Amino acid sequence: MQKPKLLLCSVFGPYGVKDEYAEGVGCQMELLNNQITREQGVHSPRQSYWSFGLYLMAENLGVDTTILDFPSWRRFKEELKKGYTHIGISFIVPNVFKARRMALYIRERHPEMKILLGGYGTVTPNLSEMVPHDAVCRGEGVRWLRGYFGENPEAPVRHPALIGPAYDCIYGYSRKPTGGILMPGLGCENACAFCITSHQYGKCYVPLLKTGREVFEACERTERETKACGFSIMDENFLKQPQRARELLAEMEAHGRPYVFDIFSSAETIQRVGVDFLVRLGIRMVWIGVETKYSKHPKTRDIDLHALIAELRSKGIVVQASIILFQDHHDERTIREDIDWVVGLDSDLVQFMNYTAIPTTTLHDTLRAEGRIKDISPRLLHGAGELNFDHPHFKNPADHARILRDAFRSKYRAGGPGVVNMALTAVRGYLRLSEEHKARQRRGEVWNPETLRYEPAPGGGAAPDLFMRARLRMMKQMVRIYRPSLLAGWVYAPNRAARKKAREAMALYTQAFGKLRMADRVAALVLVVTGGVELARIALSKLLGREGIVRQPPCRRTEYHNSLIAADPARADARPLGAPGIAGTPEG
Ligand code: B12
Ligand code: SF4
Repeated sequence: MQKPKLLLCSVFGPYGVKDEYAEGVGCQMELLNNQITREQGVHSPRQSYWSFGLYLMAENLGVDTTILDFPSWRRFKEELKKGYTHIGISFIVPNVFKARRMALYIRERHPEMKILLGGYGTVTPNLSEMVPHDAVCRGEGVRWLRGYFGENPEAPVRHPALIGPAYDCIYGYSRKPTGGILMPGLGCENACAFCITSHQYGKCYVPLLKTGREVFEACERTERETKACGFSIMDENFLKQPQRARELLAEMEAHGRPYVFDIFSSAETIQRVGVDFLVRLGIRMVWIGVETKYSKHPKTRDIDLHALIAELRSKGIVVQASIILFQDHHDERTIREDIDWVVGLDSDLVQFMNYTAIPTTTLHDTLRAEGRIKDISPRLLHGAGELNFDHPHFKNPADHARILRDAFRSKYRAGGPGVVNMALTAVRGYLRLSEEHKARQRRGEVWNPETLRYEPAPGGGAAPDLFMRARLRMMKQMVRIYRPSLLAGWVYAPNRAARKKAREAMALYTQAFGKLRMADRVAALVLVVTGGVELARIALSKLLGREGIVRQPPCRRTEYHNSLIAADPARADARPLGAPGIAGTPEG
C-alpha cells in the first residue's frame, strides 16, 4: 500500500477581493482592519494571521505532511503535482465556493487523491453536493486525523511553536511579527444560541493542553524557537478553566518567566477570578463579548460592565468589547441605543458584527422553525453584510451593511484611534501598577494564590515580590512598543478630542520613561512619513471605489517529515524545514 502523504491547505487567495468565489468587504484576511479598527483609516494596524489549526494538526501526526498556507490558485495547482495521497482543505462557510473549486479540480486532475474537509465551513448545508469529498471532520482535527490514519487519537498533543501574524504593519510601516500563538482548547460550554464555536464542539470545551504546566511548556518552547514572550491565546474562554490558569501562573512564578497574553473571556469569568489575578497572570488584552445592553445572558447578567472595563483599563489591560447588531429586539431606536451604549463603555476597541444564523446553531434552528431563514448564498455568511434571516424591523439588505459601517465610524469619532487608546491604557496601567506594587511592599502584603488576592503576610514581614518586579519589567518592555506611534496618532488625529488624547499619552510616557530616546524619535518621524504615504494610498483606493487598501498574506509552505519522527522520536532534524519555529518558506 502507498505510504500516505498529506497536504493540508487553507483556501486560495486573493482574499477580500470580490470575485466568483467569495466576497470582498467582510472577507479580508485581517482582524483589526476588517473587524475592529475598520473606518480608522491610517490609524488601523494591519495584520494577517497564519491558519493556526493546520500547524497544530501537522505537528501531531505520524504521516508526512506539508502545509500550504494562503496559496494562490496557481500555487495550489502546482503543489498538487508533487504527488499526495490525501488533500485536507480547511475552510469557513463564506469560503465554501473556494473549497468547491479546489475539490472539483482535484477530482478532475488527480482523482486518486482523497479529499478531507475540515473547519467551520463543514456546517454548510448540502455539503456533499457543494464540495466533493471523501471524509469530513466536524470538530477537533488532531484526534480525527489520527483516527483516520490509524494512529492513537488520545496520544498527548504536542503544541507547535508558532508566530501568529503573517505580516504586521502600522502607519504604513512593516515590522517583523513577534507575537506567539497558543491553542489550549476549542469550544465553549456557555452555549450562547448564536455561537458556532460552541455548537461545533457539542456545547462543550475540548481541552488540548490540559494543565497549566502544559501551557507553560508550550510558551517555553515557543520562546526558545521564536523568541516570543507575548502570546495570543486561541481559546474562547481561557479563564473558564481557572485551575489551569492558576497552575500557569504558579509555573511562571516558579521559573521567573512573566509571559504576557491576549485572551478571549466572558465577563462573568473575569468577575469570578478578579482583575488582580489577570494582572498577575500577565493579561495584556482581553476580548469580552458584551453583545447588547438588553442582554439577559448569564455571561453578562448583573455585571456592571462599565465598572469592569474601567477597572481592567486602569490596571493596564486593553479591552476589546464586541457587540452584535440586528438582534431581534433591535429597531431603528434600540440599535442606535446599543451602539451608543457600547461606545459609552469606553473600551479601547470595539468589534461590531451582524447577527448571523450559522447552520447547526440553536439560533439557526429557532429561526428555521419560525420560517425566517432566507435563502441567500453561503458566501454572504461573513457577518459584515446582508442578514441571512428575515429581521422584523430591517428588511433592506443595504441597511445591514450601512448601519454596521456607521457603527465603526461612531466609535472612531467618539473614542479616536484604537492605537492611541491602547497606548494610553498601557502606560497609565504601568504607572499605577508600579505605584501599587511599591505600596504593597511597604504594607507587607503578599499574593495569596488560594484567594487570588493580595493580603497581609502571615507573621508580618513580606519577602520582596520578585515575580511582580519581573512582570513590571516585562510590562515596561511591552508598553514602550506603542510610544513611537503616538506622534503619527497626533498628526493624523481625526478630531480635537483624539489629538488631546494623543498628547495626554505622550505626556504620560515622558512621566513614566523620561524624554524620547533618539532611536524612538527617529522611529516616530518615520511613522509620520510612512503614515502620510499610507494616507495617500488609502485616498487613492477610495477614489477607485474600494473601502481601503486590501493587503494579501504571503503563501507559506512547510514540510513535516513525520514518518521519520514516528520511527525515531529523537530525530529532531526531521521537524519542519525552515526552523526555528514554524518559519516555513514564505513565497512572495
Ligand atoms: C484566527 C481567526 C481568523 C483569522 C484568519 C486566520 C486564517 N488564516 O484563516 C482572521 C482574523 C483573518 C479571520 C477572518 C475571518 N473570520 Co475568522 N476566526 C479566527 C478564529 C478567532 C480562530 C481560528 C483558529 O485558529 N482556531 C484555533 C484552531 C486550532 O482551530 P480551527 O482553525 O477551528 O481548526 C481545528 C478544527 O476546526 C479542525 N480543522 C480545521 N480545518 C481542518 C481541515 C481538515 C482537513 C481537518 C481534518 C480538520 C480541520 O481541526 C483543527 C484543530 O482541531 C475563529 C474562532 C475560533 N475560536 O476558532 C474565527 C472564525 C473561524 N472566523 C470566522 C469568520 C466569520 C471570519 C470572517 C468572515 C469575519 C469577517 N467578517 O471578517 C473573516 C474571513 C476571512 C477570510 N477571507 O477567510 C468564523 C467562521 C464561522 C463559520 N461558520 O464559517 C469564526 C468561527 C468566528 C465566529 N465565531 O464566528 N478569522
Ligand atoms: S461565551 Fe462566547 S464563546 Fe462561549 S458560547 Fe458564548 S459567545 Fe460562544
